[in-house]
Amino acid sequence: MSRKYRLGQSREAQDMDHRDTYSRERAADSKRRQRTAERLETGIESHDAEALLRLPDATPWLHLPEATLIQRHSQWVDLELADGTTLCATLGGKLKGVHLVCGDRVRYVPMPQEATDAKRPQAQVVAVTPRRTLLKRGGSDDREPWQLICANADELWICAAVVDPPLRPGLLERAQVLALDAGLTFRVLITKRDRASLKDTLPELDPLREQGVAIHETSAMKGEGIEPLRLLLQNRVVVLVGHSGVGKSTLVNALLPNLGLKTGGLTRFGTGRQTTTAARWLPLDPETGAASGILVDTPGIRTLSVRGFDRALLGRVFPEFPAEVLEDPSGLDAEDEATLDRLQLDYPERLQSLQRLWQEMDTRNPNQNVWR
Ligand SMILES: Nc1nc2c(ncn2[C@@H]2O[C@H](COP(=O)(O)OP(=O)(O)OP(=O)(O)O)[C@@H](O)[C@H]2O)c(=O)[nH]1
Ligand SMILES: [Mg+2]
Repeated sequence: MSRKYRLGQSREAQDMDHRDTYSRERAADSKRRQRTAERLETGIESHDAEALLRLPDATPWLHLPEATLIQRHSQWVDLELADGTTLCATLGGKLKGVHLVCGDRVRYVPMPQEATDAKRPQAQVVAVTPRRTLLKRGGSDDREPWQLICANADELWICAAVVDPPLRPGLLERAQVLALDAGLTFRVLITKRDRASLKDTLPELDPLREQGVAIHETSAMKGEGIEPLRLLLQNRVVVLVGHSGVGKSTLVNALLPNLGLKTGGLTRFGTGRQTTTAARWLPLDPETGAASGILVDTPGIRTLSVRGFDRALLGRVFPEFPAEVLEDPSGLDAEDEATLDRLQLDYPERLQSLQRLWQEMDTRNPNQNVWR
């Protein structure tokens, strides 16, 4: 078939244009076909956000030994047994579709091992016991409504550096929502305190200080503020969450000097290097195990989505706002002097944060309706 060429542009250029458009259309087409196939296979028409959180009944497996899932890998998981030894295990067929997460208490069947083959999985996980707590964040779309962070934790310590990467109060508010949802004690850990002058009182944290949130300032480099944390860890399971490069693993190393976790520098853009790649359950004292506390080091996050969380939690994160504003803050103009005067806010910028989180809790991914 002969093609028509436009005047004023070389034929080569028009041929290139044509090829580009053609291949873009083909790629979009194949993506569309792939998505349709997925939908037919999974039968997912309307998503059930809670399905991801439901666990199958573990009662038939109560006679089997219990272990803690200490790290997930792509094809297997690491388990820590009651005597403190670790082994690697695969997931049994019954657990297909169940999202296991670091901290889960599981039941397993040991697999017969040949002495020569130490690399093969030594057990198969067959059941998960009900979770005491579950720390999760909102997922990116309806196919993955939640991203699980850690199970059976007691406290969430949100780590934020004074600089590199910069301190962002918005992340702290989001973390507070996650901790309240999971029923965890919430603490703010300020890292790299040595990088800012002591005269800098970090006024960004004043709203949290006024609410009575515990804020701990540390410098793992200088060993400052570490010992009080050791006391707080006693008999607790603590999850460290924060942007990449804030110094979570450095802090774990300060508390657990024998561990030698890998830590990373910063990129030239001042962001972390994603040094830690999977959450890991670390007993503070491997000799005595849980009696002395557990730290969970997690990979750096970019943001903590609050999509899908209950808006009622906002009343506890923003207690300075009256009930009618918390019910629907979307109609207020956060830049209007009269509105801010009427609300008598000490920290007017918090109105915008409240509006942002309120909006996000209800947002549905624009792609979710692609099949309907
Ligand atoms: N000056 C100073 N630097 C620190 C401190 N703590 C950590 N750092 C540096 O910050 C960088 C990042 O530290 P990491 O511990 O790898 O950070 P992370 O939060 O574990 O990062 P991800 O694993 O990517 O999430 C390293 O170069 C550390 O040396 C501190 O207290 N003071
Ligand atoms: Mg790390």
